[in-house]
Amino acid sequence: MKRQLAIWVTIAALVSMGLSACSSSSDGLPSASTVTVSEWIVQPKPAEVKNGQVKITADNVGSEEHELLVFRGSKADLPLKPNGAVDEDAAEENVVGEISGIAAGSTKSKTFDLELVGEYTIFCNIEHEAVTGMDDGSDTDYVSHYKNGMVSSLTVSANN
Ligand SMILES: [Cu+2]
Repeated sequence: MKRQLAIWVTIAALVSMGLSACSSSSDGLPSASTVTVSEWIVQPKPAEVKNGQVKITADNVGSEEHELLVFRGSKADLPLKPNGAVDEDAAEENVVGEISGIAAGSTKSKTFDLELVGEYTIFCNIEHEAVTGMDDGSDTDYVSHYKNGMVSSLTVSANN
């Protein structure tokens, strides 16, 4: 009798170990990500979320206004203009949405429909003349936040 109980306990332990070993690494993925934006970074935490409605909170810790576009595809898929900034007209069909006008020091949230799994690219595409520079027609006074590095990837995975 005692021996039989011990066997059952052992089996139960093995089964539960097996179940946890089988569970996918994407189990329990969050449906939200906080993205730190600044000059010149875009840093999502976490960088992997569960597909569906995903709340993105942009936290601008920098000293300039920023924006955050959510593009379905990898960075290599982004169409660029001759000056190296993203061509938003050409990218439009794969832009899921955007958080615009994130003032320096502020936080702004929005929920996006990220039902399709895969790689997404989040970036800031603000372009302007350098504040202190004089425009002499050269490139030197032109600032592209995207070119300066405000881009990162966000992976959308299915829970299974
Ligand atoms: Cu920016």
